[in-house]
Formats: sequence, C-alpha cells, structure tokens
Amino acid sequence: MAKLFRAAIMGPPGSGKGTISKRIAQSFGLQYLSSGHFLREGIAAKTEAGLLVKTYVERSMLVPDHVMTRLMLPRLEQLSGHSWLLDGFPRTLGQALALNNLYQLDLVISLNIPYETLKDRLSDRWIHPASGRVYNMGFNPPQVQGKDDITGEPLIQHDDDKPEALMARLRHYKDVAKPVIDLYKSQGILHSFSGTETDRIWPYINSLLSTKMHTQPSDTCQAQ
Ligand code: G5P
Repeated sequence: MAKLFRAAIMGPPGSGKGTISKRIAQSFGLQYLSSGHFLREGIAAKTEAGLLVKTYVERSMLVPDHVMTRLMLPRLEQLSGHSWLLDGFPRTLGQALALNNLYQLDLVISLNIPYETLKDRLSDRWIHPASGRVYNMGFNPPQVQGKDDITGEPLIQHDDDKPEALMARLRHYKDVAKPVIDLYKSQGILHSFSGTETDRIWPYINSLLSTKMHTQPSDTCQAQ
C-alpha cells in the first residue's frame, strides 16, 4: 500500500491558508480538514460542540486546547487510510504535541505574509455566515455584490477583520505559533513561504508538494 501523506498549513489570519489548502486538496487529492470551517459548521448546525465554541470563534479567540483536540483528533481518526492536509490545526504547542502523539506529519507549510497585506485582505473580506464561504472583493468577488454565490443570501463582515482588532489578533498569533514553528523546524519538516500574493506563492508550494509526494506517493482520494 502507498505511504500516506500528512501535512499541515499554518499562517496568521488572512494569510491564505484556506485558499492554498483548497488548491492543494484539488491538485494532490488530499483530504482537507479546516479547523475553522469545522467549527463554523458545528456552530451553524447548533451541535453541542458548536455551542461550546461559538463565543470563542465569534470573537476570534482561540478555542481551548482540550476542546480543540477532542474535536479534531476523532475527525482525523475517521480519515485513517487517507492522506490529509490540516488547515488551522494545530495552532498551539499543546495541540501540536497532542497531534504528534498520534501522527507524524510529513510536511508543514508556514505562510509569512506582511501585516499591511493581511490588513488589506481582511478588511476586504466578506463571509456567508451559514456556510463559512469566504469572498474577497478584489481577489475572488461574489458573482452578485453582497450576495452568496450559492444561496443568494447576504454576506457579512466580521468586526474582528477591522484594522484595530486585527493588530491584536496578529500579535497573539505570532506568540502562540512560535513554539509550534520551532517544534516543526526541529523535526526538519517546516517549509516557510513569504510573499504578498497567493498566486505567486502557489507555484513554489505546488512544486514542493510535487517533489515530496512523488518521493512519497499518497492515496488518491477526492478532496472534501
Ligand atoms: P480560521 O478559519 O482558521 P483564521 O483567522 O486563522 O481563521 P482565515 O482568516 O480564515 O484564518 P486564511 O484561511 O489564512 O484566513 O486565509 P483565506 O481565507 O484563504 O484568505 C483570506 C482572505 O484573503 C480571503 O478573502 C481570500 O480570498 C483573500 N486572499 C487570499 N489570497 C489573496 C491574494 O493573493 N490577494 C488578495 N487580494 N486576496 C487574497 O479560524 C477561525 C476561528 O476558529 C477558531 C478561532 O476562534 C479562530 O479565530 N479556531 C481555533 N481555535 C483554537 N485552535 C485552533 N486550532 C483553531 N482553529 C480555528
């Protein structure tokens, strides 16, 4: 049986994790699990877990580690036998160590995007709250201004994407991510990418994954 490939993508809010993850999942056939999307799904469906995490997510505060690992690790168990990509998990050293106890990652992508770029992107970001679909008025606008492409429902903007809240979020991200980045660096699996445009970073990530997955072939399941 082909060896499974397990990867994670890290980066501050607005760095393009979601955008790049979707491209990786489509191009390389990895199962793709976004912690943010998973949490928002639970919130929209008003599940027990959704109610538990609602206040944190709505304020862009980190969900406590014990809750996050209790939610994410069983999801990964369901993906046993598949290659996968995690977007937004692990985010803290506690989460990384809990994951490490169960799975050895093959590769971690870290996105370094300048603050000014993040600020511009997020202040231009609109969301369909029920599904979590994300639009950017410059980069990927909806077909009809202010409306979700699938449902036609109105799009909203998060208070946390406004510049004053954003600075605090980014500072917090840096502090929390540093030990995680150090851990993956020490394991020799961290690959960092810097730039202001996803389309310019993507070819490098694409080429890295082509090399890594060529030497370590994965299964060919469909992206979610
Ligand atoms: P999420 O969902 O993980 P964030 O805040 O880390 O949320 P976010 O904001 O979704 O991440 P992203 O995925 O890094 O950003 O970026 P994206 O959505 O692809 O791109 C951002 C915007 O820029 C989009 O509008 C996109 O179209 C646009 N864009 C991308 N590339 C370009 C470009 O080149 N040019 C331009 N102009 N635009 C571009 O987590 C949400 C919450 O869930 C909880 C927390 O509360 C978190 O706040 N949570 C966790 N809590 C604890 N532990 C965890 N592991 C948690 N995971 C989630």
